[in-house]
Amino acid sequence: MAEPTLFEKILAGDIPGDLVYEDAHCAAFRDINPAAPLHVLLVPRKVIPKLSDAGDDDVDLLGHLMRVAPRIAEAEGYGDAFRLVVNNGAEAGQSVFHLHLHIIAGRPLKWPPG
Ligand code: DGP
Repeated sequence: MAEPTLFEKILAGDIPGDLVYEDAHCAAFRDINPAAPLHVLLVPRKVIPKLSDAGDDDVDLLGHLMRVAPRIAEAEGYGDAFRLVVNNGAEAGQSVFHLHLHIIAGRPLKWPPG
């Protein structure tokens, strides 16, 4: 069996994490190194290393994440203005290879991102 990912360990409670949301399919916790006043990582329980590894059978799960993310932003007081980021691959800034959405809000967010 594969070694659990860092985020699986957080979801399992084996590593401390500041959980803000969980359901049967995903969970969200605060980023350890926040880039904004709100910086939450929304993680599917299923380990998909990166977005480009998702398959057709993951469409419902990906849609679920897109439905949950605004609800987390809303619950945190940032429902009107937030950004979702998925880093896909090391060259795009991905460091943890368990798919996750960054939910970022609470400061002016420039475009294009760096
Ligand atoms: P990415 O670079 O897109 O793979 O994002 C990984 C994020 O995970 C990064 O913003 C920092 C965060 N992170 C790394 N280790 C931990 C940890 O142990 N706890 C928490 N809460 N976040 C972590």
